[in-house]
Formats: sequence, C-alpha cells, structure tokens
Amino acid sequence: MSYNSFGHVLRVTTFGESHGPAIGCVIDGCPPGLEISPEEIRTELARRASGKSRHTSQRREKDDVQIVSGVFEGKTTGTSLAMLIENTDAKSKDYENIKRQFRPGHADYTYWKKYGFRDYRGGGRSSARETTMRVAAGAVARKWLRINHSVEIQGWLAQLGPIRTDAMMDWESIEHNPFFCPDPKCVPELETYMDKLRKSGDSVGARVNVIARNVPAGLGAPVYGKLDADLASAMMSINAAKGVEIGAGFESVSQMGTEHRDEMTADGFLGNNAGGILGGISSGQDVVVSTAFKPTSSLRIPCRGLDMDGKEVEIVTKGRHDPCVGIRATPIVEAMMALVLMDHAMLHRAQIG
Ligand code: EPS
Repeated sequence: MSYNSFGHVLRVTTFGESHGPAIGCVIDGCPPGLEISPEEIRTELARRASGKSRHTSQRREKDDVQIVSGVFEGKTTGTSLAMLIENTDAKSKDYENIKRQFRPGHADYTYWKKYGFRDYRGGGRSSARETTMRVAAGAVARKWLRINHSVEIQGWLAQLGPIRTDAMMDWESIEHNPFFCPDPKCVPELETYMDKLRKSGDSVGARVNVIARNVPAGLGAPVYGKLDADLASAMMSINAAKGVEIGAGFESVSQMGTEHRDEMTADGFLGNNAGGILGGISSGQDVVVSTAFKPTSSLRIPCRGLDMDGKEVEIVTKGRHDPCVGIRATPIVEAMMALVLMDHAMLHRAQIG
C-alpha cells in the first residue's frame, strides 16, 4: 500500500518525483463529455509555478502538460484521464552534499525510516513539485463543478508569518499580485518582509484560505464519509500542510453556543461559523477551509542534524528553495477543494439520484 491515490468515485493518482524524468496523474471516474483542453490546464498550472517572482523558488519548469489518455476530440471519454509533464529544470547536484544527511524538519528522515531507501534528489515525492499534478487534476474538477453546479472556488493568502493579509477582502486583487493577497495595501509590506527574509536565508509559514460558493446542500455523508473529514484529509495531504480548520475552526473553542450557532431565517443563515458543513453534510452555505503551511525546511543557514550513520553533522541545504511555500499554495488548496467537492457531488448522485 503506497497511497498515491485519493477520492471515492472520482479517484486521482499522482506519480513522479521532483527530479525524475516526469510527473503525472491519472483521474479515474471522470464523466464523459466534459470539454477540456491542455491550454485550460496550463492556465491553472501557471498560477502555481515557481520562478514567476523573486519571492519563490527560481526553478523554472515549463509545466507543458500533455493529456495522454481519456480525451478525444476535445472531450473526456469516460476512460482513465491521464496527464504528463516532463521535468526540464532539475539540478540534482545541489543535493549531492546532503545525500546522506537528513534535513531537520524535512521528510528525508521519515522516508528513510519507512522505506530504508532514499531518492535524495530534490525531495522526491515529498517535494512541492508533487502538487503540480493536483492542480492539473483540480482544473478538470473545477470545470465540471462550474458547468454542473455553478460552483466557484477562490483561495487566498490569509497570513504570511506575522502579517495578517485578509482583514480587507478585495476579491479582484487576489490574482494581481505575486502572493494571492486579497488586500492590495498589504502587498508592499509583504514584499519588504520577503526581501528581508530571503536575504537572511530563513523561511516562514503561512495560512491559506479557500472558499467554495454555490455548493449544493446535501454533499457529504454521516458518519465516516463526512465532507469536512475528506476536505481536512485532502488539505493535510499537501506537502508542508500542518493544520486545517473548517469555518470558525479552532476559534470555536472560545465561542459560546449562542455565538457559534448560525441562526436561520427565511432569508438564510445569519452567520457561517460552520464553514458550510453541518454533521458532515454541506448546508448550501459557502464551504470555507483554512490550511496552515509550515516554514520550508531546506535552509542555507547551518543547523545540527544527523546523517544516515547516526553521526551528528552540520547541515546546509543548497539550491533554489521557496522562502515561504505558502505563497504558491493558493492554487493547490483550490484544486483539492474542487476534487473533493466533485467526488462528493458524484457520490451524492450515485446514492440519491
Ligand atoms: C522544492 C524545491 C525546489 C522547488 C520545488 C520544490 O526544487 P529544486 O530544489 O529542485 O530546485 O523549485 O518546486 C517545484 C519544482 C515546483 O514545481 O513546485 C522542494 O524542496 O519542495
């Protein structure tokens, strides 16, 4: 069991390592007749790509996605939909000096403990490169949801290190800055913070939120197929994710019942502390999920660590690393939201009609 697949009736498998010849995905269960083109998928991939600003890794992949199965004359056929992207800008020699060392905070150590085998080049499957195919698959789900249910999904950077970025939501501006920040007034502060951080060689975490609008009521299932459980699982499966909240999330701890309950009127709910999900089933309100991303663990600042012989060594990571992986996470959380919602929409149709 390697768990490279997720989803119930819409099942996505990803494969490939960061420095291998290619990465890819297979989507099983996509209904036939959906119009989809490589160009549409490339548009989504470009939003996630590194090297677009000085604030992300300078690795420049073309992400020239090819659809190699499941689409004929521009439409899905209902068979396995497979996509492939060649890796064209990997520099494996950056990893030579740490090939027998474990970066503290990185999956190097646990992959080694589990498999007794290590692909040291670029983090292998634990690299942010793996998220590329989630975005490719998510583009298909997003289109299906839009056509079939008018669902619209939008993510944004809610916090970067100490800077809270969504006190003011200007939805239009999210796509017009390198951070997916919804408040244009925060952008100069983010630029200054990131320039200083990059020079220091350190990294920082981030919070990334996503909202899905027009989600029909009734998606999800009691008790073990809860929509929020599947969303949390999907978000936590993203490399570097460390926490997930649905709606008010951990704020619920300090809320009173009278405050938390979203009162209902003939005109609709009066709040959305539930994040659009009650008892594991969508309520028809916006579905809102927040994900915490840890600071990147590949740092050029030396630290104490162990090598594969258990010897204490000083670890220094070279290469082109993101000082904040959360900056590129917005399209990824959107993709995971889309894939989970499409899966649940199809499950609902299967059971209820
Ligand atoms: C990554 C390290 C960098 C990033 C990579 C994720 O790769 P490398 O060390 O090979 O230069 O560029 O991200 C991508 C390639 C991508 O497409 O997201 C890491 O350690 O996670």
